[in-house]
This record gives sequence, structure tokens and C-alpha cells, in this order.
Amino acid sequence: MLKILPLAALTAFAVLPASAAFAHVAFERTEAAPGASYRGVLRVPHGCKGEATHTVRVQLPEEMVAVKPMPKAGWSVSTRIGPYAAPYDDHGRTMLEGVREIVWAAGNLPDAHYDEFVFVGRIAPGARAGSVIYAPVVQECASGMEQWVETPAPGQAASALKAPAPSIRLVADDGRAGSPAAPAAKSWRLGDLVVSTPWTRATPRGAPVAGGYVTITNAGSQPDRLTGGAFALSGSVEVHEMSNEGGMMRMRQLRDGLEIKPGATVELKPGGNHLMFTGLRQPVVAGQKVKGALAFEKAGTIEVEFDAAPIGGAAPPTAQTGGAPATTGGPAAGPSGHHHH
Ligand SMILES: [Cu+2]
Repeated sequence: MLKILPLAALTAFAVLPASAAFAHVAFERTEAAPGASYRGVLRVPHGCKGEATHTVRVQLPEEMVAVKPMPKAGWSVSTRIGPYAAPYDDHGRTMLEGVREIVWAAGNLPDAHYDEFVFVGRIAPGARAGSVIYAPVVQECASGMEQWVETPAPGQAASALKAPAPSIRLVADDGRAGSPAAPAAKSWRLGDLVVSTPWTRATPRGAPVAGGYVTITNAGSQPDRLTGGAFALSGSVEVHEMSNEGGMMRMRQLRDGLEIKPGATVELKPGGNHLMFTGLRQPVVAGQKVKGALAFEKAGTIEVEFDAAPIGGAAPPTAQTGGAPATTGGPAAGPSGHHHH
């Protein structure tokens, strides 16, 4: 909905005589952590084919929230407000919209000069570490423009792009203090346990069950067990194990739960151990956030929210391409965990 730049212009740009070896418009700081504050400094090293720049437009990535531009002497600044792709929680207030585009205009930056355009904001707490986010930039000059809007196709190196959009790599923790309220990406803490990225998958109409997936880390010194939980759309929640028996993937209920050893990180995922939401009362819809809970033998119960991926999705819906390698199911990954009881 926010991809408003004319992509057809890319083709035209690509066949222009390459005045190559010029610097790109880029961010000064190219890494940030989900939930952390971010000061965006856009560096503009030159004009448009020799012309002075009078306008700089920046489209903010969906993962960038609570943005405020810094006014700039000699330039007017305006913003476009729009809905966030995903609402986020700002100290108990649900924020549904904010600045999506910043325009610095009516300025004069000669081609021979360099300047910086600054804003502050925050990386959405639900953004996924390992992904790369892009802020397309358009520079406008008296008769021409430069469009920094290209993003790499799957498998393509960013360095192969002629006019890459400025990018920021999301990292698990940028090691900076100063964002005390910054939670990790969609994670919950319960005693010594850290529960992150609970997700599920959309189901066909009439399906009796849905799968539940989550990553659990035991930071304590005692083992605990995941014994079940709750799912708002289902009757009950079972813990299931997948195993390979003579080439056949089989699943069975773990009536005593799944052990989470001290220091271990256990990932429940399609094709592996999972939660099974049984007695589904209505279909799960992609994009839905379903309230639920996880229950542990010792740590107790914690309320979480399961994000729904499309039917058959192999990764949590917040996962982005272009970042960390997608997790594979490992050697035991067989059928994608579609099964009936
Ligand atoms: Cu199952």
C-alpha cells in the first residue's frame, strides 16, 4: 500500500549512460535492533547529473515507527501520515498510524556539495532481526531526478544494484544502551524462560486442527516442560512430537510435555515438534493475531499472541526475505506437518 514509487522508472534508469563510480545516497548507520530507537542520517553526495537538488523525498520502511524529521535550515519539511502495516504498542497506547514519508523541499544543494538529512524514529518491536529494511529516496532537481529505489531480488547482491534504496540491517541487539524499553522481537519472558515468535498457519475451511510454533529458551539452571496452553479459536492444545520412523514422518502427542533443558533453545516448527490446536471452532486467517497461552510445568502459564502465516507457510509471518537464511526443517523435515487426527 505504501509502494508508491513508479517502478517502471527503474528500467529507464538502468539504461542511462552509467556515470558509474559515484557514491549512493545511503544511511550513515546501517544496523539497528528491533524495538530500538534509530537516528536516520541520509547522506546525499551529489545532485542529478550535475544539477542541484531542490527536493529530497524519503519513504519510510514499514518497520520504522514514531518518526520525526529534523527541520533543516533553507529547506521546508513536510510529512505524509499513513497507517502502519502493523500497529505497535507505545507504553500501553496502540499506535495505528504515523509518518510514512518525509519531504524536504525548496532547498538548494549544488551537485558539488554534500549534505545530510536527518530524522529520528524507532524500529518496530515486532520487526524481525536478520532482515533488511529499505527506505526508498527520490532526489528532485530542476529538470531531472535520481531514484534510489532498487531493492535486491532474492539471491541478488545489493552491490549489483545501480541505484539501491538506502537500507538498514536489523540485528538481534545493536549493543546500544539508551533504549531501555526496547523488547526483543515479539518475545515474552516467564521466569527463566524466554518465549519468542509464537505463530500459526491459516487453515482451510472446515479443518479440525491448526499447528502452533514458537521458540523457547531456558536461561535458567533447571529443566522445565512445555505441557500445553490455550488458543482462542480451539478447544484444546496438545504438544506433539514428529519423528522419522523408517522413512515415514509420524507424530504423537507428548502427554508429559516437551522438555526444555537448562541453556537450551527449542524451536517448534512445521515438520518438527509443534503444538496442535484441536477442536478448531473457526478457520485461522492469514495475518490474524490469535490470543493464546503457553503452559509450563514449573514456570507456569504465559499469555502470548500467535501470528498467522498463510496456509502452508514455512516461516513466521513477520519473517522477511533477504536477511538471515530461512530455517530449514533439518534432516527430519518431511511433510510440512499437515495431518489429521
Ligand atoms: Cu500434530
